[in-house]
Amino acid sequence: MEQTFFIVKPDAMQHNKLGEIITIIEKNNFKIVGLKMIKANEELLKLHYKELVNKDFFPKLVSFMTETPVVVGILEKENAVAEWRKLIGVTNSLEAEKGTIRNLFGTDKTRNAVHGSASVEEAKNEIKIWLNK
Ligand code: FUP
Repeated sequence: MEQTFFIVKPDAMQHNKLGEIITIIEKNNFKIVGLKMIKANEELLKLHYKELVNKDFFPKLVSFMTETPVVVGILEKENAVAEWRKLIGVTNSLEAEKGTIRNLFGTDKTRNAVHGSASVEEAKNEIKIWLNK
């Protein structure tokens, strides 16, 4: 079964939205097959966001992602990668389609509540980085 990787980001944690997000995951028939709470650091985020390390917003992104611990996990479903991306909406919460997780719980293009892998390959890599699997 296809797997994807998710992060419940510091903004959602601060707003006590972990439970609601987990409920949405389960109601949409994803199986949670891995789960961990972890405080990220710059080293980990440089691995996770390796395509973004040279962007001007990267320091702000690191600062945001290290505000509080995050919850990371592995989801399983048919077409998990695409299905999870559809459920979370586009990067910028202000533009995310109504009812998506980023629309419901995020604020802007940095504080956007959750992460979802962009491909099966990226999911495998991110699962290794965050969960050593
Ligand atoms: P996504 O795949 O939707 O997570 O989006 P990207 O890989 O393009 O961006 C990853 C993260 O970088 C976003 F979740 C938030 C952050 N970001 C910013 O902070 N500012 C930007 O202008 C773009 C992205």
